[in-house]
Amino acid sequence: MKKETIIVIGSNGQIGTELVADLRSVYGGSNVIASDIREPDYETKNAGPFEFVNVLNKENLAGVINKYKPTQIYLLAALLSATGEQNPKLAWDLNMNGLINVLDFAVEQKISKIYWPSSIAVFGPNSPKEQTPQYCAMDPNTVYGISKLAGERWCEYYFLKHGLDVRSLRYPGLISWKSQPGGGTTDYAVHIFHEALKNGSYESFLSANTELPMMYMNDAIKATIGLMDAEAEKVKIRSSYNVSAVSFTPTELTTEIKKYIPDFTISYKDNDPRQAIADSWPKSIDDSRARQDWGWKHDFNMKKMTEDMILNLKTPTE
Ligand code: AKB
Repeated sequence: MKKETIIVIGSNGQIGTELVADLRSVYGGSNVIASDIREPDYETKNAGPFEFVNVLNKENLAGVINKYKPTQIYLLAALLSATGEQNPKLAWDLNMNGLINVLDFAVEQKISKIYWPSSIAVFGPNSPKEQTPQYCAMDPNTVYGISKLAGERWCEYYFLKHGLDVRSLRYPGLISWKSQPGGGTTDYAVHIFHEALKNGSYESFLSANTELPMMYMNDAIKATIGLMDAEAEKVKIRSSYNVSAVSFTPTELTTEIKKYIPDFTISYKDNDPRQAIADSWPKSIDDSRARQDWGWKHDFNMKKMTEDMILNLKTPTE
């Protein structure tokens, strides 16, 4: 078993729930410390240590870092695009000052690797929509996107000025069955599965032809651990890497779900504020740098993802 001590901050969220379990299987339960502002689920709590951490509380953060002396920190605590718009000041504070607190402790305590997620939300209305490149015009118009773009610059700055080994991915919308997303614009692509199985119908808050980049959680975890395991020389981009897997619209996803639930119906809500956010984001992402630099490769297309989601969300009695 590899020897590392890892703290995952924001471990109760959509990514954290699965990442902690996977890291524990690689590094051992007791070497991966889950941490969040809320109590975790029973399974996470029993499989290894848990600490209450508020990333904005420096004293609390210092106490946990001094207790475990981690070699790696994954900072996942954030407010996403939709909830960020409801509370812009809190989103900025959490997403920005949380990151800076962790980067400062990492330099001070000589923590060897830091992971911090960015998002396709760093792109904006003037970024190319199709195959959005790694480097292009970036004019995010959500507080979440602004904080992620600024965070990317801080990550590269700490790498260049302090030699901190900080790594990051620009996640697309993430689809998972073990945990629910919270407060994002891409959340419809998870809710649709739950509603299709429970009620046979779903009202989408995004319009029928809104195409967005998406990724199955298995691929997101593979990308995250793949980037963190890559040799430092291969990680040439220290702001954040574009990563991509699939792109689809609510209509296309509905067609795929109907193969398993033929009577499933979808309707569309008018005037949801998340539509404007989705319209400002790319439809597809060019992730050739991640593929070239450290060998990123996705496994799940829409068909495989839908099959796996339906299979896992179905109750055993069905
Ligand atoms: C959101 O919709 O806010 C997130 C993201 C794409 O970063 N899922």
